[in-house]
Amino acid sequence: MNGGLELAVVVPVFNERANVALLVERLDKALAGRRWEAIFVDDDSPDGTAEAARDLALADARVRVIQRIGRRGLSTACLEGMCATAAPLVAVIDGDLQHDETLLPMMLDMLEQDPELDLVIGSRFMEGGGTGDWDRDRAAKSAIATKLSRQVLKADLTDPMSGFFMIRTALVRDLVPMLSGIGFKILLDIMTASPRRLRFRELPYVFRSRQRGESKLDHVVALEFLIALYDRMFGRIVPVRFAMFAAVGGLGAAVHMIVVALLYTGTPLPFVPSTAIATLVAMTFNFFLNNALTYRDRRLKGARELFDGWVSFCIVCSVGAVANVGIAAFLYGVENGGWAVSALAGILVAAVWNFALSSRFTWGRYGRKPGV
Ligand SMILES: Nc1nc2c(ncn2[C@@H]2O[C@H](COP(=O)(O)OP(=O)(O)O)[C@@H](O)[C@H]2O)c(=O)[nH]1
Ligand SMILES: [Mg+2]
Repeated sequence: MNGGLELAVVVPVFNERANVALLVERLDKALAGRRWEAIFVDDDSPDGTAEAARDLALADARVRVIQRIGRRGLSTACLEGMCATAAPLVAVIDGDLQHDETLLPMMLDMLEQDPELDLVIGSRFMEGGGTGDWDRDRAAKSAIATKLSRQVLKADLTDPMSGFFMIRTALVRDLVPMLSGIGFKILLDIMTASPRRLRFRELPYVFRSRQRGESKLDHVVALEFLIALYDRMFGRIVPVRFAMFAAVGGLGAAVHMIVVALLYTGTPLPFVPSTAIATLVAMTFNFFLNNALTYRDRRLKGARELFDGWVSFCIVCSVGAVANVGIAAFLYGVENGGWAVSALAGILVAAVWNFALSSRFTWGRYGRKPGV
């Protein structure tokens, strides 16, 4: 060793202002004598987490900060942090002190001493590990997710949902183009993306309870997990974002039907105005659902953004609806191919149109490639 950097500790943070200084203190203690840096990756937290981390960095050059603007997502935060270091080894650890940083030196030793080893994973579910004060509901959800992901994985991990591990940085850089960046389980993503079986070891740790700040993942855990699994299994055939957009569109169609039924049969309104109102309701419903689910990583916030987004979404979808009718009518007239095929073709073209244009104009403010 020539005195260069040994390890980068990547810490994804969102609203963890109260925890950053404590974590650096603990890293300092745990990694005494090692050459490390900590990279906080913050998604522009409203509580000023990035500012708190920068204050620390001014006094301690081992601390670095990446502040991402207009984006959310645990996986992409971890990936960007891992790609922002020259250290040969990189660890990912939560910023809320729930992971046991005292394992880091042992992980480091294992990887430095065994060149064959690709990564070391902190596990809550092996002998000696534990999940602290989780309630039964959370433990049960986690058990189901663990089982499911082990089916998809080629490796027999005890804790594939772990967010605490250390890996060779070069390996991550090689795999990044193949990673979905969707959802929150970066380890699962890395393990399933690798074309060869990765050689790993596991170390037990007990998941600590959170003292400050609050969990961001409880409500979306199940959904994001399913999205990540879908992406791994079928993402190449139908991209996950399009699948979600289409599913939301299907729900929108149901909303449309219900509103038409209520207005047309329940009020004196004639059919055409009933349909017009139903269309507006369905588009609005779709806009908010897509904003909350399909595009949650770049969701629009605040009255102004939401209003602009809603207007552009309605414009895009109106054009899509006209195209839908036009194409269906054309096919029905020219090909005489039957009403169902014509109607389906119209719907498909409109769906692709709506998806492509809304991802560009409604949710594309930052010109980012979807899924990256
Ligand atoms: N940069 C970034 N960090 C996040 C995001 N969501 C969660 N985190 C951080 O990821 C870590 C784990 O999240 P947490 O909410 O504690 O999940 P839980 O422990 O499973 O309840 C914490 O350090 C969070 O601050 C996000 O969207 N972006
Ligand atoms: Mg946590």
